[in-house]
Amino acid sequence: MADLLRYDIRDGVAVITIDNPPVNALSPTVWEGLDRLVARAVADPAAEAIVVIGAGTTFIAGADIKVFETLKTREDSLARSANTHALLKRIEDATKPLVAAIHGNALGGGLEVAQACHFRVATKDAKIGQPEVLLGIIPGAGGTQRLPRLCGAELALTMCTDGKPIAAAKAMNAGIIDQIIDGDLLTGAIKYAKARARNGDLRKTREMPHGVDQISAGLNACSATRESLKKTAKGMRAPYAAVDAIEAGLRMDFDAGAIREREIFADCVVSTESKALRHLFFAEREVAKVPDIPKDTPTRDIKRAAVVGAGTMGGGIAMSYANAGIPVLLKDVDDAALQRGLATIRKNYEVTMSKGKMTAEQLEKTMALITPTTSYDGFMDVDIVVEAVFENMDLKKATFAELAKVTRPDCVLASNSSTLDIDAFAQASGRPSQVVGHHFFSPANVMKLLEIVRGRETSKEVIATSLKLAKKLGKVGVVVGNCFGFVANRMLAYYMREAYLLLEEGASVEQIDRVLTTFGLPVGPYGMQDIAGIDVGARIRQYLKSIGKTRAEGPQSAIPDRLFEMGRYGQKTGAGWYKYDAPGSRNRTPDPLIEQMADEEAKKRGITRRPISDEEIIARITTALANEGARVLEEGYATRAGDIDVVYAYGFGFPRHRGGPMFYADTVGLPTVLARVKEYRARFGDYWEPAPLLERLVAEGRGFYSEATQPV
Ligand code: T1G
Repeated sequence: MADLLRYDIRDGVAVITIDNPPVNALSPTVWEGLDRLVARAVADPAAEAIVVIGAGTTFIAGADIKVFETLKTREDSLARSANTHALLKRIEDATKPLVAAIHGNALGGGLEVAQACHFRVATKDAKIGQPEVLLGIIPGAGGTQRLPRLCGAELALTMCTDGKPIAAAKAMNAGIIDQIIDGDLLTGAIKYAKARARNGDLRKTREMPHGVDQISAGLNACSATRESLKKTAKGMRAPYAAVDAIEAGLRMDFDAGAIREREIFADCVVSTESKALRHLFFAEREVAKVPDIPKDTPTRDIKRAAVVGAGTMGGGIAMSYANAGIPVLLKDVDDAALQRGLATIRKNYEVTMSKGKMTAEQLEKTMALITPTTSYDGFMDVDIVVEAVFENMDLKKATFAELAKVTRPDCVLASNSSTLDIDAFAQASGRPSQVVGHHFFSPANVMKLLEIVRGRETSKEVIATSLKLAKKLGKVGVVVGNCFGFVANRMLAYYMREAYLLLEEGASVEQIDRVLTTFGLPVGPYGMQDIAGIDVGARIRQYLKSIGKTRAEGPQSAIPDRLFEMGRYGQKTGAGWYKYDAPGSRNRTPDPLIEQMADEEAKKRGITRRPISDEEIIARITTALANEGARVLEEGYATRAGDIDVVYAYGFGFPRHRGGPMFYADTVGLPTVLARVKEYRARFGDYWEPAPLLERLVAEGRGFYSEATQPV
């Protein structure tokens, strides 16, 4: 305990400093220490009041999430949170004013500790929040009972169901924070605590009554929240569980409500949903750790950038740089293409402005960071160029050869190719160590994933620079190997193969999309294709045909290419897999033509269409993803299974509460996944070949994550 917490007397006030870097998480030792030191301060004649503060950059960012892995049963959890609740009541019962001094973040258990203190002061840039639902749990240290007493049920419901932090000023207005401290936080907190001591102020949050009106208003807010969660919860249970706990607190006294909170928390913490979300929490942080690229690998500072190609992707990439405050040149072959690109960018910002997320002044300031050009003037001054021209090998190779002539030797040359061989561009540039793939996802200014494709000769410095840059652009950078389609699109080809074959075998476009959106994906495969453009996939298939390849083994449906030949590219042409009210419209209706085409293609392949269950659709698609994911892993194109899960969570919106395709496979159980591959091989053909890694893990009784292969 000695080094995780400190105890000092400053100007007659006991100061308890929590020093558990990097985020002062509440590990068991910190909990125990806090309990002991508050008791010590109460007994200490030299202390007239107590201040709790965090060392380093933040207050407490929550309970130590790793501890939840040790809670195997509900009973384990009930026992642990009963102790925590008792501990928080003890510190709340301190007979001297207890003040939480907040800077940085007070999140989860950190905010709950602060709620159990008598008063809370904060710096103006502090953030407070109850993000537990993002981990598939609810506040488990009294937050669902104390927070509504401080700020009313409505705000508490919002904070506990969306998990987003709020600013100190808003928390102050809501009654959670008692004072904003300008200047040095500790000095201000000590002064505040002494004033409370002089007045003999003690205020136990748990004893603050809910006003009668507050209770009925609170209960109405609970129903309204459940209603709105139908749209926003996306299949997650935890947000509803948080409403249940807050509602219990409105109907019962504090202790009874606290017991209810503990029970609901226990149900959540052992759930697969929470395990999946905790897995992704750590997986997202692991992706930045590339085994042979140590933390101290030198990086380049990216102060100026350039993007070649002002199409949909190029425009979105330029916006990502401008949004990060990095001046960016945007080049296209001719002024007409450039003006079209700029018009799309401005329209996107105007949409953001119309949502109140940007002012007119900010819009103009950001647009001013994007400099359109039809020449390479100024390219000698940039630190990175992102090539985003048409997905054509010859065009990209020519572009890289040109870029090598017009940029500094140490300039990073990145390609936004979504499928093509990075090493070919590297050779064409003549300086392969500077070449890397930066595969953005559409819309590039929105999607958080950046696939960082490592070529054979890409330098460690360029990889480290790319990871740092991803963070600066607000992206999650995942380093992947250079195979066709890298990780995201390589696996997606198997997902799409099954979607097409399921259609020809008897399912409908609407059924397949409904099943996958119910599963938790933001959009189904057909809706996604109509957004991204059927022409994009068609051109890649044409290129593959020209080099004698297909995207995924097995029967290739002819329907996508037939739609392409008919000029049905999706939303942008008013028709694709669905019919739309007009080109560009999002209002879609099913098109009987697709069913007719499926009948025709099925006849050609000699198969009789049959009713297909929703379960089979999920099983076929998730099995195809897991089997190909296993290949990607064993071939070394992904460092960890977790990287694949992060790619799918951020690249395709794979439901976070299912953990990603690899984690999900573990929840199904790899023996079941392997059995399905073998069943499909027998039913559909040899193109269903089990990945050797999958067979090996099953033979060893292991999962992609868990030692044992029992469903987690
Ligand atoms: N427990 C354990 N490790 C944590 C942690 C936590 N709560 N928070 C962060 N880390 C690790 C993280 O894995 C990384 O490790 C390092 O700290 C830096 O994090 C009882 C039940 C605070 C906004 O959900 O949102 O309280 O990779 O890279 O970008 O009711 O961390 O270096 O080895 O994210 O500056 C609720 C989780 C818990 C907040 C800082 N709290 N943390 O972001 O750094 S549940 C949360 C964050 C709970 C109670 C319940 C962010 C951050 P490594 P980082 P950052």
